[in-house]
Amino acid sequence: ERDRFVLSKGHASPLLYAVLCEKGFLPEEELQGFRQVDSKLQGHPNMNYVSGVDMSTGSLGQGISAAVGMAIANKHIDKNEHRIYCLLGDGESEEGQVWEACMAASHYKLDNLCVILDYNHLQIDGNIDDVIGPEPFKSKFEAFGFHTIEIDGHNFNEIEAAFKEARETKGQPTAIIAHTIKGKGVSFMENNYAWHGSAPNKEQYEEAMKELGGE
Ligand SMILES: Cc1ncc(C[n+]2csc(CCOP(=O)(O)OP(=O)(O)O)c2C)c(N)n1
Ligand SMILES: [Mg+2]
Repeated sequence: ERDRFVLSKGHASPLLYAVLCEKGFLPEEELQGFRQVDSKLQGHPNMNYVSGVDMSTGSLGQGISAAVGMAIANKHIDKNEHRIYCLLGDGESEEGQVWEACMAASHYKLDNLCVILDYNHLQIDGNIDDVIGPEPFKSKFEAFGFHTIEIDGHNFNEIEAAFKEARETKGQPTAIIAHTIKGKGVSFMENNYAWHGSAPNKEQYEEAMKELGGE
């Protein structure tokens, strides 16, 4: 009896776990076990171990496909009003499966589906254009039958307005193209894909927390 969120770019799990913790799904101590062998909090979120994780993800391309399935179930089988939100990576969109999912989303007129594209131009191996250029996104999503909205992905007012517009859009799914900066807020991490999967050392951590205004 609620909306669902699918983190299709499952490797961004630290963010999901932190939010679930803030929302009371997880005790804070559990965050310390992140990516350790016996922890529930694996690098890729597992719905069987962590309550609040609506879909196990990490194999890129599959999350959005599952989200489309959930949206079909809500709209056409259970006929309820719950919405499905899916966060998709721009590098992830180099998976052909993503576009097959999008094609199905518009075929089934999934106006209960809202895909947010994290458009940071980078993926694990560098610039998306140097790997398999997936652009242009706006015309591509439109060609796949989506209503599209472009926003600054770091601006909460724009995010909220886009979600509202998506809720009010009928007969087609919505894609919010969120322009973002990977590592936003930490000068030495911004736009540097070398930080994709590395952890800061103690000095770097302290510097980063200072820049973010933390303790
Ligand atoms: C099917 C699949 N292939 C490869 C990977 C390895 N991988 C993990 S993250 C990543 C890059 C994803 O890029 P993007 O979606 O742009 O996410 P961002 O780096 O911006 O967080 C890749 C290729 C994976 N998790 N799944
Ligand atoms: Mg990216």
